[in-house]
Amino acid sequence: MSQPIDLRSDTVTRPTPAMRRAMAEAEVGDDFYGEDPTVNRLESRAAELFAREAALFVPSGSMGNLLAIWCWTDRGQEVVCDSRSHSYVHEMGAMSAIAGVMPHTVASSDGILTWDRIAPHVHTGGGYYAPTGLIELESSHNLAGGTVYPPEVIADVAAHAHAAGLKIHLDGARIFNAAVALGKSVTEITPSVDSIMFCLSKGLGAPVGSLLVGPREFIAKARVRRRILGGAMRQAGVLASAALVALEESPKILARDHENARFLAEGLAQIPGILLDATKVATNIVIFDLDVRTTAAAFAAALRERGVICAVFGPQTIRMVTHYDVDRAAISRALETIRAVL
Ligand code: TLP
Repeated sequence: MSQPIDLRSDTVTRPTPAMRRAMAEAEVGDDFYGEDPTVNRLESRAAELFAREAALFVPSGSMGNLLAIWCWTDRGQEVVCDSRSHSYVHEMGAMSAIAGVMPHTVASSDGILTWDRIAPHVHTGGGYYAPTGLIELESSHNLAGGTVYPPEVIADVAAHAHAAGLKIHLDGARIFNAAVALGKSVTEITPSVDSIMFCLSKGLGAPVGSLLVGPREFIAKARVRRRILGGAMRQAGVLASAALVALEESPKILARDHENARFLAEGLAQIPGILLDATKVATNIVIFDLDVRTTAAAFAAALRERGVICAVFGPQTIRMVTHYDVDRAAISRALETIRAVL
């Protein structure tokens, strides 16, 4: 059988030849002491790209989100976030286990929280309520199917949050996908949020790592707490060098992943037994439900046997993600296989 078509996630991308060369030649030092020149270069470049004061290289997106939540809040506070946000659904309860805060989830349509939806859930701490410590947004939104926040919604939420004395953290694991979908720069689409986490190891294709960007004092605090989590690395320049290549080169190719996702979604929507609104696919994530007498797990297992790998996201729900390791021909083959299996 030929190479499997792996649509589980864009995290499965392997480093490009240019990344591997950069890794082999990386100038390194001990990052614990701030002496890895490649990590320092990556952090400066990230801060510059997002027009923020400072940045911190972290091993994973989950650690970046946790550090942001931990550094912006006090124990016993609440974090207002979408009910399908990655921080709430997919990060092992870390915000409660480690930062000592409670998620206060809010339902949204398409993963987009407007201020109207957030406002009734903000508590100042009177009466029986735990005070709100932070608002967390996610763009592109993973579980909502790669949806993208309109920059004006972020700006509006930020203006209201700041007026109420609250900070906003943006889980921008796939913020470059969001920027490409909007045809704008990452700075233009993240107006006024206080911190942003973005991943290098997803559609951008670097093997490991994420960055947390924000004000200098906040990043200094996050750097100390990264040590508490055991996340201070040593000659991490080996990883940062690949990340620098990813940061400069990969955003240019994300549009192709989005076109492929749309092609996949349009093909899927025509297959009887699949429920999907292809017009909602804005980036590289396609989530659909099965309307047949099988489970998502059985469907995924049958596909895997035939060389197509997808993620099970619910009893009847499947996620497929396009990335640079799957081309249009592979997606056509995947569609044929899915049709045959169903
Ligand atoms: N998401 C992974 C899985 O955990 C679901 C994936 O395959 O999509 N924020 C968002 C929006 C994410 O999608 C992810 C990873 C993270 C944070 C965490 O990043 P990592 O995996 O580096 O900890």
